[in-house]
Amino acid sequence: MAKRKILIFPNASLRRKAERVVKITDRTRKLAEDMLETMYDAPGIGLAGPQVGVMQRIFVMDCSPKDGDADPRVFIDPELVWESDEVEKREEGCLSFPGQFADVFRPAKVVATFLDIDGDPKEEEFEGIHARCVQHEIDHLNGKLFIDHVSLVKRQLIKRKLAKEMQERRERK
Ligand code: GNR
Ligand code: NI
Repeated sequence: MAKRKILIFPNASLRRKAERVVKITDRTRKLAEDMLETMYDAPGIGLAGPQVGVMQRIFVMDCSPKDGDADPRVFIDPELVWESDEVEKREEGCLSFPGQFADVFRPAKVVATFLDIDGDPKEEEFEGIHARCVQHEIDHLNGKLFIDHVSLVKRQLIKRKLAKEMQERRERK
């Protein structure tokens, strides 16, 4: 396994739409392993291809409680096929926006179809933090980011704070 570099906003790759995987190869399996390692190291609960500069429709996720067993999951060519009318507010962060958080409203439950790492088609309902993460990651595959779901004022604030934070990091080096 190998850790990959996580791209930080405003990297242009984060705004591009990723392409379908369709054929799962050894490279896909290696990518998934690398993405899981990168996500755990960060640490985060999800990571999408575009965040490591791979413009493919793949994401990894582990929303298991910290004191429980790990639950590494790989989603390929995921599609949201249902979302609840009920929405829920949750605080979101993103590994491409280190240190930034905002309340985001999204459907409380969703159903997604996807291929697992063996290429087997799956359909699954998600709720709670899992539903939140699945939606956040599928957004990444479409070049959409959590700041697109917040007010203009909050969005500008996050962009400014992130730029400042990254500048300070550069100066510390
Ligand atoms: O680690 C992450 N935490 C998180 C918290 C609330 C809602 C979504 C997320 S996903 C994020 C990792 C990430 O940036 N995935 O793209
Ligand atoms: Ni993210």
